Amino acid sequence: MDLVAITKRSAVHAKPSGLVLQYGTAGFRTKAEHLDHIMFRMGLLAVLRSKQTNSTIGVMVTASHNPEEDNGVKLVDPLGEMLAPSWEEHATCLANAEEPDLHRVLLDISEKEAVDLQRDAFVVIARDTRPSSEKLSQSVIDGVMVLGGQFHDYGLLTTPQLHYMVYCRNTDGQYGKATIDGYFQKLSKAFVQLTKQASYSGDENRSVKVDCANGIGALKLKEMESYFSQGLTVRLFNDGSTGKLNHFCGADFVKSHQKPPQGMEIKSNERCCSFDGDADRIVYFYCDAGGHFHLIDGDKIATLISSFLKELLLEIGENLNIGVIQTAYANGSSTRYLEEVMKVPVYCTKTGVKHLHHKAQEFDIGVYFEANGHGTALFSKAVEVKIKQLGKELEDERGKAAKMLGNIIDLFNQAAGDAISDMLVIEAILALKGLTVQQWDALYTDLPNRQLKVKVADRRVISTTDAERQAVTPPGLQEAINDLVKQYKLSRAFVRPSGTEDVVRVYAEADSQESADRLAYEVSLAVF
Ligand code: NG1
Ligand code: ZN
Repeated sequence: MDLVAITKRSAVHAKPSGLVLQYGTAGFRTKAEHLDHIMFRMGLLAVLRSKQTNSTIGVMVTASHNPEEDNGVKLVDPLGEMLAPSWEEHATCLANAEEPDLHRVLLDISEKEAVDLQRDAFVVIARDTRPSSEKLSQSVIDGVMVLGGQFHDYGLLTTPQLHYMVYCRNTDGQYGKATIDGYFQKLSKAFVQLTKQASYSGDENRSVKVDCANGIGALKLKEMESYFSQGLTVRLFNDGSTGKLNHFCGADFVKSHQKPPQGMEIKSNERCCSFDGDADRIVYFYCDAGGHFHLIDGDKIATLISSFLKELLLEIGENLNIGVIQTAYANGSSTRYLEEVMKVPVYCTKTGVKHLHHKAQEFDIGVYFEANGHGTALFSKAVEVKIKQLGKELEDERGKAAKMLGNIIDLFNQAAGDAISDMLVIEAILALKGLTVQQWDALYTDLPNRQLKVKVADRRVISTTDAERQAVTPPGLQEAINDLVKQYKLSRAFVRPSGTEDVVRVYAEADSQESADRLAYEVSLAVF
């Protein structure tokens, strides 16, 4: 480690004194102007993590669904996963070290994690379309270079595309080619094979309208056009040519306001979806003939996908265990439908995709989605090999179903929830089953619900257990919530401190919108 060089470069990316930031659920996130030193230091940290794991590490510059003025950064671990928890702590220490302490912290991390500093390091970097992202990603590169790391800058990518690249690079290309062409080749091949099998549905001209949140999704969907000659027409809105990123549009806006995005013309019963700013979330929606808006969120996406997978497994005749992973925010109707009608086991984890992802890895097939539309499906290596082998060997109906499942496996991005890949999976399933968006929506009816944010002096006074569904502290809070919940029908409510914003989130659902609203409000009063 060349301490003199590090000191010199670090001075160029000086930390504003007194600024304290934490590596949260989605890495670091704040106003872009406060992030230069963080980017430089995450470049340093990525090199250490790469040396320690002897693998390629990813660094993504994005603030997802947050306003255009914000930015953020997160590291991607060797198998395309979120950074390991002990390294999140190192990231926070490194980010908050005052300039003179920087070496000591770097050496401390290296020692604690037994990093062999002589090893080579390789880091891949990508960014979203925010005006601040290009310069900030240069600061990451500066950090990588000063520690002698090699790097490849992918430039503009969606977050899940970077996760995919990291995964490919660390599995010797077995998962796919680590290029944007490799990504589109893999997805388009699987999608085209699937839609060929769907030709009997009679709907040759399938089309979907996409609200791209004025972000990277638009760019990548345009690039994707040349890979599909038929099968699906994707019409882009909020493509960034006029509107502002995530402003009155995108998956987060549509989900939290439960209304259509601006900048999109919607005819009745047309199938529409929204990506978020870095294209790792997707929600579907439509307006019915009476002009009523219908949201199809992550829970209903998980339901469609897991039902389809279960049906395919039945046809193939393989007894594989399939599980659906949700968080406390999953609508109660979805959980009931999955457990009671579909007879699929459902598990609840803490908020944040890393928790869902890890739980999903315990199954032969694990489908996970947050209600906000972030999710994917994971298939164990053994399942993938078996299914693809059956698809080659069998010529009958079972073989046909196995081929279909093999293509579905290839169509999912198993490194991370991916709006583009999820959209193609959903479009393929709807085509194969000949389902309209209304029929999909009608699987079950969401319980009316309300989410509120409460500003408190210190959100850490609230601690939770049972996958965040029960408050442990402050004393008396859970009892107060229980008493309120008892006063409503089909009701449920919980509070938890946000991992990405300085707020406490309140969630309530009940048999009517008025009751859900009232319950959420009453619970928010109990939080003070
Ligand atoms: P927090 O701020 O911890 O609630 C939010 C989302 C998560 C996840 C992360 C990361 C909700 C209620 N919470 O977390 O699901 O997506 O951001 O982006 O939607
Ligand atoms: Zn996102």
